[in-house]
Amino acid sequence: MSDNDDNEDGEGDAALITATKPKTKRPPMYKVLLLNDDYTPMEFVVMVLERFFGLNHAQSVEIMLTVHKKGVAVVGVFAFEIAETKVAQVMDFARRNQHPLQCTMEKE
Ligand code: TYC
Repeated sequence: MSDNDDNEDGEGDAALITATKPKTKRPPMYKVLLLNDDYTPMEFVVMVLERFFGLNHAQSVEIMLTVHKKGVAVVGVFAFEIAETKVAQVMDFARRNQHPLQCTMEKE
């Protein structure tokens, strides 16, 4: 009889190997971090959080104070390009206002 793959010759069983579970991987997410410094005014940081992260005043004050006390805080978690844009917006706004405020991102 010809090869119908009901054998053990190690040939023609590719479908058994490739028919694996469907890939439903979510995109990697990135934490946007705000760093403390000794010079950026607290009100400026609060304004940044309200303006670029859509946080209300109370949330912005809370996060600003966390950064002030602990040195760093996560402001939000976003897809890569969103995180990249937020970091660029914050860094540009800080630089234009001559504040040393630092904002970075890291993979979650
Ligand atoms: N430490 C600053 C001050 O005392 C305030 C500040 C908070 C600066 C958060 C940066 O990300 C920051 N004026």
